Amino acid sequence: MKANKERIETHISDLSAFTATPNQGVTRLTYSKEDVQARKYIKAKMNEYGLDVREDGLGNIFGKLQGTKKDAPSVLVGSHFDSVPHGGAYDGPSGVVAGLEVAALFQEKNLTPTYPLEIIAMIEEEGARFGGGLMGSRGITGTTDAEELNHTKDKDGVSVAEAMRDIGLDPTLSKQRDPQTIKAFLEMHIEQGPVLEEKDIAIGVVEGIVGLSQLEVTIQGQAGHAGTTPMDRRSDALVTAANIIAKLPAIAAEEGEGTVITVGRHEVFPNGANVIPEKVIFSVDIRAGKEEHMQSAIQKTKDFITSFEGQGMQISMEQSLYMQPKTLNQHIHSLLQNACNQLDISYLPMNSGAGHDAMVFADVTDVGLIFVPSKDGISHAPEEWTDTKDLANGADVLFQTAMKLTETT
Ligand code: HGY
Ligand code: MN
Ligand code: MN
Repeated sequence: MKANKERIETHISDLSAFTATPNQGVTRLTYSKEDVQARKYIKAKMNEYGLDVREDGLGNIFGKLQGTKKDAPSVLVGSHFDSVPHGGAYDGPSGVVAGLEVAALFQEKNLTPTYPLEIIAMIEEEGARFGGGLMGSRGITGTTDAEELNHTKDKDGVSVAEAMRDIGLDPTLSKQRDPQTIKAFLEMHIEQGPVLEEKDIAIGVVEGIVGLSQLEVTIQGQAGHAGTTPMDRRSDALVTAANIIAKLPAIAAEEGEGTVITVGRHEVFPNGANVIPEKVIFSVDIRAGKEEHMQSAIQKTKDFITSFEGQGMQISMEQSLYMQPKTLNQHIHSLLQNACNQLDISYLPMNSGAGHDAMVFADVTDVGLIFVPSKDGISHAPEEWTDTKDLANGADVLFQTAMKLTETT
């Protein structure tokens, strides 16, 4: 018996309906109404598949299938269920759905594992509400301490704890999990790039994940009247920000080796057509395959931005995320490749230009990450799409690998 395509298709389509922007992609921010709808759906399916369901002190959802080995560490399988604004239906949910399908197959085959199997659906991987990103997995692994989380607020000043309480979650529950309780973490994710589709290969077996960092830059100038303020007496924050942003791609090009720099979000205050912009806040997303290029690109970016300080401009920067490049576990990598061979599914060892919860878990346990093809390589957009047969292939590979890691016969 193999993964059930209809069941997978239904999960993806039902979850994609939980969006704040219907017909304009999936927008599902953490602890939003749409989060609550998706959370309810995921927990109901975990119950249906015979799992013991709980939520931790950040609202990450765990569905556990007990093993025969007492107090043994669990094999976790899952991904995140939040989205970027106007994103797609597959980024995150495809990995949660693959986990649900693995649990459904264990139930259908009446399998009891030696080591427990836990399906996991994590919050705030994208950072679209609270900034930074990977918050759910960083909370579980302790790379985000409780103190930092207590200070984290969204752009309306709502803290994580308040937002959790608003939807009936308990922020006082434990967040960090003892690494001794985790045997391995497996994640399926859409590739979000064109490689697998172009090469007509079904599965990417990920070897390494790029390092990524996010800066939050604030340019403070002086508001003024657009009509009466002479051009030589302005401290226009938006002109300064534009001069900075226009030059950042050159820093990435100069660093080379696949280094990328993106300004994806910016806010102008007070944002009036006839008001000289007083303040601009913008994000800078920096990624590179090697640590030295990460460090160098970040420093060059910070130095360049700081060089605009003065002439009425104040500049401040915060680093909201820093993840080193990660190499994933060789043993699990081989298990995933063996599963592809046994299932006669084509695969390609590859690296990831996107960040994933798997890179956070790699600090505390053995990790495996597989990709499934993205149509036209598009992601973080409503056009994001993956064929159900590819999702089912991925679920079959994860099921085989989870059977091995949980020592289920
Ligand atoms: O930004 C990323 O790489 C991921 O989609 N959060
Ligand atoms: Mn994403
Ligand atoms: Mn993702």
